[in-house]
Amino acid sequence: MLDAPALRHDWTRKEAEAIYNQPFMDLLYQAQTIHRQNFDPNQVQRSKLLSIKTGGCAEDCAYCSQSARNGATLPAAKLMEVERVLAEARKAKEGGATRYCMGAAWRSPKDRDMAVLEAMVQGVKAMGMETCMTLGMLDDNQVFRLRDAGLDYYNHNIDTSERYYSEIITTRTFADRIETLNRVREAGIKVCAGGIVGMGETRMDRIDMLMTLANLAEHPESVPVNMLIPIADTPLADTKPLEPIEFVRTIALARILMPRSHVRLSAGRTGMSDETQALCFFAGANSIFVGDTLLTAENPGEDTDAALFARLGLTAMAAHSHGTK
Ligand code: SAM
Ligand code: DTB
Ligand code: SF4
Repeated sequence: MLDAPALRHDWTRKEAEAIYNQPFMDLLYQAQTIHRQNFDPNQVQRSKLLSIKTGGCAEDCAYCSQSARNGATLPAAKLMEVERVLAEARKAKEGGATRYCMGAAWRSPKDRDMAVLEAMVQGVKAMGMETCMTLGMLDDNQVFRLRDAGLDYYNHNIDTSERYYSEIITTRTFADRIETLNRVREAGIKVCAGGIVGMGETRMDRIDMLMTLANLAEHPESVPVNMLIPIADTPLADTKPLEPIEFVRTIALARILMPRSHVRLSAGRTGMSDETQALCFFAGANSIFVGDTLLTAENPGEDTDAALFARLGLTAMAAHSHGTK
């Protein structure tokens, strides 16, 4: 086994483009080689999502079912009670998830919600699962409180390239996103940051999004790559679907630029064939969301994924595995 090369944070657009645009077989071979230097290639990490506060969001993210400002029609709900969240988390653990990710449709949490959020983190952690939250922007005090409650990961996506960002969201900036990510990193919480493809962006936007993540001072430990799930009545409802091979190229570039990160084949799997998903795993994806619901949208569900894993000989990764083998 060759030693894995050192991690880099100085990728140039020219280098990233050359990787992404090379013949598909060369790209897959390079990605799989790097994948094998860092991970068991047959193991996939499994996370479970729960929407702890659904709908009625003040932001205008063009892709989102939960925005109150973009035409989406999902009704707003209140923050869930701690006991209900813990009951759902118990089921997720029985279903084989090792990480529990709680998401809220907020621009940012209110201070009055913090005690409830802390209790959720503590309760899920006590079950022996890794904890993750995605709550929007955080200030310093909120980051410290979540860390002290034991939060392992914070998810905050940059969503797309800096150039395309303002076509998708106007109510907060790309720089705001980076600021929250830096705050989370500095507090010592692990970072989960990725984006969405298939929103009508160009190849260059996909490349630039991944370069921004790879050129952060540290690579995010988790990099979710979401395929847009088109939501009725939102501005992106009729966006032309991205070609699967282009999606696989995006996964491969994420693997090559961030060799030790968990690259998550995230939203949009219900619209993908088994063969596309298999190519994504070959290109270096090694994490998925399990269960039949993401936050509000559909996901393949336990039986479908069990069948896929059996056909591909994939097995579940234990919690706290990292990209060093
Ligand atoms: N409100 C918080 C925020 O935006 O940071 C947390 C929840 S938000 C729904 C989490 C992420 O889910 C978004 O940043 C986006 O990347 C992804 N997402 C939301 N809707 C999606 C869709 N329709 N298709 C694919 N990914 C989506
Ligand atoms: C991420 O990158 N994808 C997840 C998680 N982080 C929070 C969310 C996917 C949401 C898909 C649309 C929905 O369920 O509403
Ligand atoms: Fe709100 Fe998050 Fe949806 Fe944007 S992605 S509208 S911030 S829930």
